[in-house]
Amino acid sequence: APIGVFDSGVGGLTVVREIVRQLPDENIVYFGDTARVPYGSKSKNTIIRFSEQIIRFLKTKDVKAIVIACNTASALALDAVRHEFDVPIIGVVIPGARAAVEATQDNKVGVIGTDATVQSGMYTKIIQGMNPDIQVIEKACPLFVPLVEEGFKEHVVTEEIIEYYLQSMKESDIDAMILGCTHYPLLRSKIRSYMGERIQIVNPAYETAMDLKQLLKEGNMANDRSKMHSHYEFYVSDTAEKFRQFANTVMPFDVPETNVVNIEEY
Ligand code: DGN
Repeated sequence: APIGVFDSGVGGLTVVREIVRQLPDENIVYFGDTARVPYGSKSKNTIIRFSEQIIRFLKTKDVKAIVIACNTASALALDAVRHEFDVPIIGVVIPGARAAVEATQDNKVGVIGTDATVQSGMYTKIIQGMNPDIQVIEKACPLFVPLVEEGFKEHVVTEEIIEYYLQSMKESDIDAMILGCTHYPLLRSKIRSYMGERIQIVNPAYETAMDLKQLLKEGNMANDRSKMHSHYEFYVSDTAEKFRQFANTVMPFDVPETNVVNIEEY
């Protein structure tokens, strides 16, 4: 049975990339909600409804576990959906938060994400639930998403916007920072060179793949190693071509044909 992974659009491919690296024997069914992106500016009820529809769709693919790759959906919908379905569901926020708790020496963590993620305060809640002495500074950086999607990763404009958003965080004395949005790992080197070497950067995508590995192991659900080729399927809710172009810049292999799904039917 495959792993189901979903996101508001293309960004969740940074999570797929980590799962492929760490769990090369697993099959993956990916759903990107390209018709309804962005989630970062939507309300909690809407994001829960979207997530429920996508989980119902993924369940038709007989997935053995589901990863909510989207930070926004993980922050706003995981609690609601986790007990609603009979399949294990993990998000990216808890693994990311845990890694930051382990990384900080000075008990001061920065979190960047979409407006919805930051307004939910979920990273702060989870981090302080693990260690109430940790101070958390959250900052929404909504322009990072379109910059990445338009291929502006290396553009000087991106450096200016990084400075605009992160100046106050740089002047604070955080020593760990969570890239709390699917797209931000693609700006990692630019963010790292602006913030400086002293700050440990946490990529929730990487941590989530580690958690998934653990979940499969504990549940005796991991695929055996004798399999030669893993199978990856990609579904989107709106025309697939732009998705595929972007996917091919993120994934280490040629992304196969994507399929368009009418997600409102689920
Ligand atoms: N995938 C979203 C997230 O990780 O929060 C970012 C894209 C969006 O919906 N704005």
